[in-house]
Amino acid sequence: MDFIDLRSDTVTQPTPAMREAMASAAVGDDVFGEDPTINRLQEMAAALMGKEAGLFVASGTMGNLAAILAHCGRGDEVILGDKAHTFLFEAGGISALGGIHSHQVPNQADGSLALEDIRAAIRSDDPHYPATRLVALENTHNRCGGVYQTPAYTHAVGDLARQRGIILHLDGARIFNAAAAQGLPAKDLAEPVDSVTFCLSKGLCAPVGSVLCGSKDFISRALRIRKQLGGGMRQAGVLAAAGIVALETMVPRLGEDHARARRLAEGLSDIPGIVMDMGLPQSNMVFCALSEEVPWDASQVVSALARHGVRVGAVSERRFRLVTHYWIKDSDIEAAIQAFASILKGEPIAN
Ligand code: TLP
Repeated sequence: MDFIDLRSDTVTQPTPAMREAMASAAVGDDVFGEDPTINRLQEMAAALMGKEAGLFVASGTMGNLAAILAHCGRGDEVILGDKAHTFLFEAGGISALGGIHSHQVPNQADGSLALEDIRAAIRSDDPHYPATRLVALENTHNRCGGVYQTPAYTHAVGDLARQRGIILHLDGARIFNAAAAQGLPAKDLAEPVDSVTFCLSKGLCAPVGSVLCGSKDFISRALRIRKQLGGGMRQAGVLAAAGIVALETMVPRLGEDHARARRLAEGLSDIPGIVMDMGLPQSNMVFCALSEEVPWDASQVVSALARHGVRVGAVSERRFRLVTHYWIKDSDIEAAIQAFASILKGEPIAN
């Protein structure tokens, strides 16, 4: 059965153009720096982010980990949001592998970290404390509903970080969605940060990979760390080739996913039993919840939806996340809304 898969934009499959580019990619040993396709992708990525250099890595998780390990030493502290992907969903890698302490401050509903919270979290120079080394932001912010951060906000955090001698890293897994939502080039969102990682394998549809960007000096440190992490991938130009097609063809169309997410949210909000308590989507993610009177929990509804050929994620007992992407058509959106409506109207739910 062909599912309408709204669980994540990570489920996207490569396009025919990507598969063709992969089959004909020129490759070399990237650990020797000799893969021409990877080198080209890294240069393109650095230019798009307005940074000196880029490094192709296996995943968004590896990009954040290599960045934070390259910036911080053991016992250093990273300030990040309590809903940050790096804090919640990266298996504690920065502490497990880097001995790096995390200092969580509350993410505001708009995905930001309040400047006064960042200021208060910065440690004074006292041997009792870990040394504050880095602040990490996320744009778009996944668990805050796919909301975007503006250039003005990112600059304000950058100014604060610089005044206090702290590094600023951006988890820009979906920075192109954040840019599309604001009608800006992505480099406007990356300008104030020292390092940024973005994913090729989410809304951009490539099968594998992320690119970490920053100064030449930073990238040469991250390169050694990527090697330590086992991420030196040899003839991975076959993967980078899909990434190049992704940057060339997928970035300009992300607004279509955002429009479909909005239509999905509007359709779902008309269904009794569904509440859009995080508001309408700003990018390609729709979060919604079951209202109190609904007798089922989200996982039961997810199973019932699967019988309609619709896959969505249950992110808590009563909350769902639905993510639009290249492989989701207008008719899929309508079918997903219909499936929710018929289940919430009282269609029998099997456990
Ligand atoms: N996010 C995935 C899951 O891990 C939750 C998803 O389905 O959204 N930063 C952000 C903001 C992310 O959303 C993700 C993946 C990552 C980093 C990690 O990327 P990968 O999965 O490539 O390691």
